[in-house]
Order: sequence, then structure tokens, then C-alpha cells
Amino acid sequence: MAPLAVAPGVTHWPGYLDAAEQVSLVDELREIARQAPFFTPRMPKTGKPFSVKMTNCGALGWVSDESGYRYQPDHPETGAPWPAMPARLLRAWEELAAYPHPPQACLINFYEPTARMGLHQDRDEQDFSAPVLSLSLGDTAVFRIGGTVRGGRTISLKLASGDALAFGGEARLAYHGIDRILAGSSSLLPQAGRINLTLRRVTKPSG
Ligand code: MD6
Ligand code: FE
Repeated sequence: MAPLAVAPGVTHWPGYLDAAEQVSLVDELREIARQAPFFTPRMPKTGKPFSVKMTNCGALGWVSDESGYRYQPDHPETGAPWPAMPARLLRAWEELAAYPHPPQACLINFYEPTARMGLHQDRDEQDFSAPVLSLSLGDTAVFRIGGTVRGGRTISLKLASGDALAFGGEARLAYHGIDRILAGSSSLLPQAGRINLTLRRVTKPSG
């Protein structure tokens, strides 16, 4: 389906991954989660647990605990390097990101039906000239996006299984979050829930 311009810098590709691609990506993610188990991130300072579980693939992974948000090359609990990024994800970046260097990190979020993600900015990267590219699998999510200041007007968008969403340009630092998951809206995953993948460039390319 043709991309939809949601807002300046925000592009939505409904059904970017077809049904067979979604199934094979879930198989690859299952293997990734075997090597790099989902962990429960904690809020900086307070240590309050997130409702979302996370793991990563690629050279760097995003983690959060009492010491803060950061990218690191190893799993926070096992110490092992993150598994490689599946080829289909690298291809999605090439096709949609309009950025000449490959992604370095893919954050994998798992939402149980009751999980949510508060409004936040993605700003732990050094390179904001690259977009963040997200892919959704499983149950539909109600996604909210606003501007670059907290408390402004927001719009709501449904992200279904197979959808891609890119945040770049003037939207790169837009506030966004997940209000809720529509449990049972997809039969891709064996249990109700949603997986979201966000591909990012972390460091500025050298040379
Ligand atoms: C989610 N997504 O869809 C959460 N961040 O579960 C994000 O936080 C996100 O979709 C940056 C760019 C695109 C996103
Ligand atoms: Fe985000």
C-alpha cells in the first residue's frame, strides 16, 4: 500500500510486511529471544519496572535501569553480545529509511495486552539526522504522536501487524507513545500481545 504522510516527518506504510514475511520474522525473533532473553527494563533513578519487556538485535542495544538510558553492545543480564539483525530488517531500512548508512540497533518491545508506553522522545542517539523506523507485529496498537514539546496537540494512529512507521526530519524528536493494545486483533502470535521493532542509527557515521 502507498505510504501515508501522517505529519511532517512521519510516514506510515500500512501492511508493509506481507503475511508470510510476518510469520518468518516472528520465527527469527523467537530465535533471537532464545539467545537474548526478554528483560524488564527499569526507570532511571526510581527503578520502577516498565510494563513492556525488551530485548535487542544488532551491534548495539537500548537498555534502561537505575543508572539511566543507554546503548550497549551486550545484554544487561547475560552479558552476551546482541544477536545479528535479520536480513529482512536491514532491507526494510534500505527501502524506507532514506539514510545512507545501515542501522546499528534494533530494539524489540513486547507488549502484553495490558502494557503501554508513556509519551517519550527517542533522544539517546548521537545522530538525529537518521530516522527511527518501526515495524509492528501482532495485535494492533493505538499509537499517539505530538510535537517536540510536551503537552502540545497529539494525534492518534492505529498500528497493525505488518505496518511500518518512520519518524524523521522535524518529527525525529516528536513525543510519542502507546495508549493501548487491542487484544485479539491479530492471530500472528500464539498469545495476545504485540511486538514492536525500532531500528536506529546510534552513532554519527565516521568519514
Ligand atoms: C511502539 N514505538 O510502537 C513504540 N519510537 O511500540 C516507539 O517508541 C517509536 O514507533 C520512535 C519511532 C517510532 C516508534
Ligand atoms: Fe520511541
